[in-house]
Amino acid sequence: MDAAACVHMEARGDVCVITIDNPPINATSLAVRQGLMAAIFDFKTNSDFQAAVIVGAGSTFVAGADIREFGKPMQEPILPEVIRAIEDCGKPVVAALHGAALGGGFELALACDARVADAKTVVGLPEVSLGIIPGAGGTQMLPRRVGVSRAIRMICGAQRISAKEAKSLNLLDEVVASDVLDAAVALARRMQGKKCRIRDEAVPAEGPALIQQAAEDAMRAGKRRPAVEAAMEAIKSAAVLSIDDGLADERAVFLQLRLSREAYALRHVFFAERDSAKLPSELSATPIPVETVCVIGAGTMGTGIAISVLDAGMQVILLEQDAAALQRGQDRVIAHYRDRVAAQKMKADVAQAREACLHSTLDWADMAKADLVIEAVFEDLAVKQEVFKKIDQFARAGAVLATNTSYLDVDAIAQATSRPQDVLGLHFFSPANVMKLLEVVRGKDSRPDVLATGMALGKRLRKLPVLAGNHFGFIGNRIYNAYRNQCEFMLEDGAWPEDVDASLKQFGMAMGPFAVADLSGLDIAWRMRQAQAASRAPGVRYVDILDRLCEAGHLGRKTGAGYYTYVDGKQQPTTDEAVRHIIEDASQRRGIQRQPLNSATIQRRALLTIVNEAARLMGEGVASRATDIDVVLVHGYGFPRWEGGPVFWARQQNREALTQEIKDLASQCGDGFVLADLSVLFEDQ
Ligand code: 3H9
Repeated sequence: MDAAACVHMEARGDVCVITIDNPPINATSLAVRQGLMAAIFDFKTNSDFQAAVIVGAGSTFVAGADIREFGKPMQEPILPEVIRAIEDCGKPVVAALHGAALGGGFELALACDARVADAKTVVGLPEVSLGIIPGAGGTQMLPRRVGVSRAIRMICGAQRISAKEAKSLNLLDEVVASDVLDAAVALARRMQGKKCRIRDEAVPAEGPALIQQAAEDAMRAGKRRPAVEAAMEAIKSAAVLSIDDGLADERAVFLQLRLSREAYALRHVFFAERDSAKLPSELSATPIPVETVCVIGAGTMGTGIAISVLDAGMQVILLEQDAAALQRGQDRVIAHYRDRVAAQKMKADVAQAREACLHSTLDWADMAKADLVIEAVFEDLAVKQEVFKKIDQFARAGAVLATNTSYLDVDAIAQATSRPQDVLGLHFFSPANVMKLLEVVRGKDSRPDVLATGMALGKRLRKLPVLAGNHFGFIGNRIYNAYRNQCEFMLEDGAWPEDVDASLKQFGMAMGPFAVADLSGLDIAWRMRQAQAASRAPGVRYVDILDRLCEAGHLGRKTGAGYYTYVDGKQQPTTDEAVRHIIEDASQRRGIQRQPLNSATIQRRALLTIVNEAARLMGEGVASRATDIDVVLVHGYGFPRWEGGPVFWARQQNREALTQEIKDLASQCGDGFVLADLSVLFEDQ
């Protein structure tokens, strides 16, 4: 789009309305910056105008810089030049905000002399979530209005705040229920030609203890990532440097971080998240409207799903076969909302309205009111098939039928009904009302509109829906299985659980695999292993340490011991000599002379395994886009977002060396490691 098409001017009497029209989010791309420069010049030199208003066309103000431009050379005019032109134009400019005013969009608004917003507007400087710092004055202007400590919390925490909060912080002049443009034009006139530039204000004085506390909190919450630290330093400097020196320093850091590997990785995840929510074109269809959801099973998973659906404003029928279990589930949902109210995270009337949409029942006939049924019962094929037989009997014709299985065969479940075309998998992650990932599993008969309904539901629940093929473990658990196997190989080869966990945490994983296993309970994996024992191919390397631990009563934290011991119920694990004996015995039985493994080796072996499995499941069509795998691993399995996910990680390596390393690892691991063709990971780059 050219500059003239992106930015229009229109006279409202003596006020010039400058509209930014660059769908979908009015990003400050080159054409917008050029258009704004020209518009500001016209406004400045036209004596018919005493003031201007900047507004966004469509559903939002300006939600930021165009981050697709960040990997390319910067083209002038840059946003700081546009901002300087607004500040120096000699006449007042008012920003009329609606939708989102984020990043460069909020910086643009802060450069104006006043800001009016409608009540639903959100504002913020979330740049650190993209591995950069604000690059057009945010770190210098925000503290001038809210103080250093508050600016640290907002910018380093990538906070997006409501118009109401922004008004209370003096970041907005007016929040209106009426037309925001009319209100901004009226305010522009009332300013009677007076400029009111934030750049001319002083940073309010604050005690060093407040700043120190905000800085420590921000660094901890921001995992000490480089952008968080750099943003903090830039904000602190606002109190000691002149505005121009502060802006120059901010810009230099922004330009440097923009090209960092971490910023590339975070941009990659940003776009991967948006792509993964789209079905491939051959499956595109109109979703079936859903207003009432029946959740079968009132356990932890079922109630988590119910809360998630209630939070999206839908009706929930919570169905159980056991009255006591139903009561417990209902109590859990109500306790959740009471806790939210007590923690002042939700208003009492909102909580009441949500609770009123929950209909608990023991009567299967109530299911007939549901547009979508989600089964969340015990993870056992026969049990789920029985449940689906009953669903088939009671669900209305045309209802979408979903199983929340995490690894079972969706087709085998669908075959229990007379309508497998209406069945799909909706794999929620626990806790279902918190975790953002949702695998939408395509059965062989699932109709496109049924899949589209699953994806639309995911978006409505504010989750990240990812399409997955119906193969054991789908995308996430399939890769996690391979990763965990590799970690177990490393135990047999010479590492201890604490070596593996510490090395992978050091890489950035949220938790180490053995700490995760202890937390979720070793018996779950044990049961699955027993179920698969008959189908295990002979000769495949199988590490039986977990089985031995379970036989010895080490079922994880719940029994006070798993891979680690948890003394007196404490959360902090300690090394357990009995576990070491079991591991040493496993090595001995396989004839392995144990050798310690260093951190780099552990990380590399784990990553190579994840990448190989990712390529295998791409080859088998389990994932439809390689980048979907990154979304799944980042959001469901604690893979560090700043590493971009395993596919992004693989693409940063030398391809030939990576292929060779995986081959070497395969021969080292034996028959348990099936080599993949890595080229599938590099195709849609
Ligand atoms: C910045 O501003 C740096 C500054 O300091 C300036 C320095 C000089 N660029 O999320 P959605 C696309 S850094 C390019 O699905 P929603 C997105 O890919 C930036 N494209 O919609 C999608 O495209 P497609 C700071 C962008 O309604 C479409 O827009 N700003 C950008 O659920 C719709 O997006 C941020 O970090 C972008 N900046 O949510 C805000 N943003 O349809 C980032 C979005 O082809 N954006 N797209 O898949 C958001 O948080 C959400 O997009 C928003 C809308 C809340 C605005």
